[in-house]
Amino acid sequence: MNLENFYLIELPEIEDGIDGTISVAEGSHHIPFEIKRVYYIYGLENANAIRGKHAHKHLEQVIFCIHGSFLLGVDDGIHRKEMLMNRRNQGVYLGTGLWHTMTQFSKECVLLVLASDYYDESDYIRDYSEFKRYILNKTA
Ligand code: T46
Repeated sequence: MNLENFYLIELPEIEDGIDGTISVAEGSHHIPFEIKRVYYIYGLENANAIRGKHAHKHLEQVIFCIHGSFLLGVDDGIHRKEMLMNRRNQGVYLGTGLWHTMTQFSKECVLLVLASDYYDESDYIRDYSEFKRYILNKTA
C-alpha cells in the first residue's frame, strides 16, 4: 500500500485535569489539506451496519473515531489492510483511489470526517469491478 495515501494522524491532546481534554485539528497543519467539509456519522447500533464500500477519485479525507470503535478496511486494488479505530485523537488519512469499508461498530460509535471538498456523487466509484479497472488504467 502506498503510504503517502494512507497513514495515521495523531492530534495533540490538551489536558485540562478534571475539566477534560481538547484535541484540535487545523486544516493544512495537522490535516494535510484545507478542510471544506465536516460530517459525522452515528446511529450505528445495528450489528450489520456497513459504511463506505466505495472509493473516491479526487477527495481526500481524514477519518476519526471520536467515540467507541470500528474496523476500517482499506484496499488499494492490490493490497488490503484493516485497522481498529478506537482512539479519539488518532485519525486516518485516506487519499484518493482507496476502496474503504467501515464495519463492526461498537454501540454509540461516532465517526468524525474532515474532507478536502464538498459532496459530489460523481467523485464516487461505488462498484468494486469498476474500481479495479480504474486502478489498472491509472497505473498502466
Ligand atoms: C467515508 C465514510 C466515513 C451527502 O449528501 N453529503 C455528504 O457529505 C455525505 C458524506 C453523504 N451524503 C449523502 C449521499 C448518500 O445519499 O448521504 C448518503 C450516504 O453517503 P455515503 O455513501 O458517502 O456514506 P458513507 O458513510 O458510506 O461514506 C462516507 C464517505 O463517503 C466515505 O468516504 O469514509 O463516510
